[in-house]
Amino acid sequence: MASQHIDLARLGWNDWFEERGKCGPAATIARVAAVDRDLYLLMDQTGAFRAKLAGSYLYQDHPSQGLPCVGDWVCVEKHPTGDFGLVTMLLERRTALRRKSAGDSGEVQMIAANVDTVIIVQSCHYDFNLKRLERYLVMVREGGADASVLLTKTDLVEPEVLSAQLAEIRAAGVTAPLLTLSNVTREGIDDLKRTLLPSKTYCFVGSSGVGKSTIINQLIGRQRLRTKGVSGTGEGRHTTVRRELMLLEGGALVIDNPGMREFGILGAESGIGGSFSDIIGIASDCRYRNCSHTGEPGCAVLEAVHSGALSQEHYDNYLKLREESAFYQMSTVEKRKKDRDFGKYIKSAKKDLENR
Ligand SMILES: Nc1nc2c(ncn2[C@@H]2O[C@H](COP(=O)(O)OP(=O)(O)OP(=O)(O)O)[C@@H](O)[C@H]2O)c(=O)[nH]1
Ligand SMILES: [Mg+2]
Ligand SMILES: [Zn+2]
Repeated sequence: MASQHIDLARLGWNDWFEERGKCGPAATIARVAAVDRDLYLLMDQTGAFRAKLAGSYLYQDHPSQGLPCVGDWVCVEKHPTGDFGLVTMLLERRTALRRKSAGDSGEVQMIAANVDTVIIVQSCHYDFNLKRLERYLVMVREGGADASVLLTKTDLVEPEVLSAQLAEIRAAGVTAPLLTLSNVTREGIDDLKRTLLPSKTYCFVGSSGVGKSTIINQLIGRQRLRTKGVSGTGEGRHTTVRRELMLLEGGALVIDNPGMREFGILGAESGIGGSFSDIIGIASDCRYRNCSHTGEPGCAVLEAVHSGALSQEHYDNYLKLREESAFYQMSTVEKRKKDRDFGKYIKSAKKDLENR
């Protein structure tokens, strides 16, 4: 192993990657800590720095992997000053946490790469749902990572309620490790801490408001991440807007995630996914992946309306429902916020890593 790689081990690099990950002579290896469209925050043995995709990246063949996402290992050509780089290549993923996009297009969206264990978080207070838990477990298994289940807000339910939920999970044949905690009483935090091993990557997923960011702040020991604010029960507010990879003092790497509303919008439990599945199916033919179906060139949905294949009324209803849905509003707010915050965030993340 080259000496560089020994240092990278702190960030999760290991023999599996060493055997497969080769960069050209001008490039070094780094890990993606955060992504904001075409801007990347990377970490390597020197700290954190920004990067963009190299022009050559776009011309290379990445059909199965696509663009780098949080947790990915990439080859990067660093500017001599060391604070900026160009990503030239994406290295092979050991695990890939993905979710399916809407419709039958089979398109998948990356959540995080090279995660060792996905911690599926549900609140035992209002959020507990065995079916949803099972869907998460399937998603994790398909991605090749391990799963563990974490029930939060144990301070808000009677002990009998909690033990009934645990029994229900076990009765369903779920064999993943089961943890419970309260961020208020701190009961269970130390148990969780003990399960987080150095150089391993853990990804927290679950609905908005279950306490993912609060947990990570507890693990870090300060208010690093924005949370809903204390004492609320925090149902569904989408406080976290960015996936990010952080290095804990104990050496474990953790990824915070925005609450996965997508599970709601794409799943059978959502009105949009159900009654408008025809539109979502057609939308998979739109030229742009993030098409709003309101005037973009190459929009398959508008084409279908014009040709009469899709009724105007049905289309109008779809727009109306979408406008009203928290998902749609959130995603625009999210984009605007991201623009504003990413610069600020990079600064603090850099400082954070360099202070280690
Ligand atoms: N009573 C109680 N409240 C908690 C607990 N954990 C978190 N909360 C509260 O729940 C709310 C949501 O917490 P967050 O950490 O922001 O939730 P999140 O899962 O990160 O949510 P998103 O970022 O929107 O996905 C906040 O008001 C927290 O203070 C807990 O164990 N018990
Ligand atoms: Mg959060
Ligand atoms: Zn469209």
